[in-house]
Amino acid sequence: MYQQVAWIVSIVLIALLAIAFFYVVKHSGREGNGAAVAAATGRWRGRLLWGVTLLSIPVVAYTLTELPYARSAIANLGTVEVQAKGYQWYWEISQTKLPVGKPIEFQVTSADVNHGFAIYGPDMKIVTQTQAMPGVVNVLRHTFEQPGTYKILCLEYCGVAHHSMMTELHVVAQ
Ligand SMILES: [Cu+2]
Repeated sequence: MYQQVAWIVSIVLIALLAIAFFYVVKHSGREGNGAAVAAATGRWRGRLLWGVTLLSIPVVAYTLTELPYARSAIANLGTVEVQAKGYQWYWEISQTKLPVGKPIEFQVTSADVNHGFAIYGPDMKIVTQTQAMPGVVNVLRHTFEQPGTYKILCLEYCGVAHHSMMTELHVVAQ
């Protein structure tokens, strides 16, 4: 929807620019009183400058209210936020029952060493992955298209019980 608005605004502005361009081309060969023409265009330029300046104030104010854009887009889409933290040697996941077809934002970090946060589908094929790092929150966005039991495995060797870092996500239809 926003893309369509941006598209229409662009087309209108391009059309105005084209009209101005053709106007200048059409009137360029004319002779006239140089001083009078300069005074007239000066007046118009001044008005145009003030018009654009005044118009830009509400436009800028309105568009700034959506900042930061990524965050407001997430809120509009009803994104589900999930905190995931890796430990030697288990995962702490804030929510393991997730809706199908809704954008999920995993905020992935680690309590100790580097881990790999990998999501595998019911067929045990990898779906998506990121690093789980101490002191850093990596954002991983994914929309599950199929319900089922997904697995989270560690993809980074992190110590003797690395292989036991496995937990399940249950993706369900709403
Ligand atoms: Cu590991």
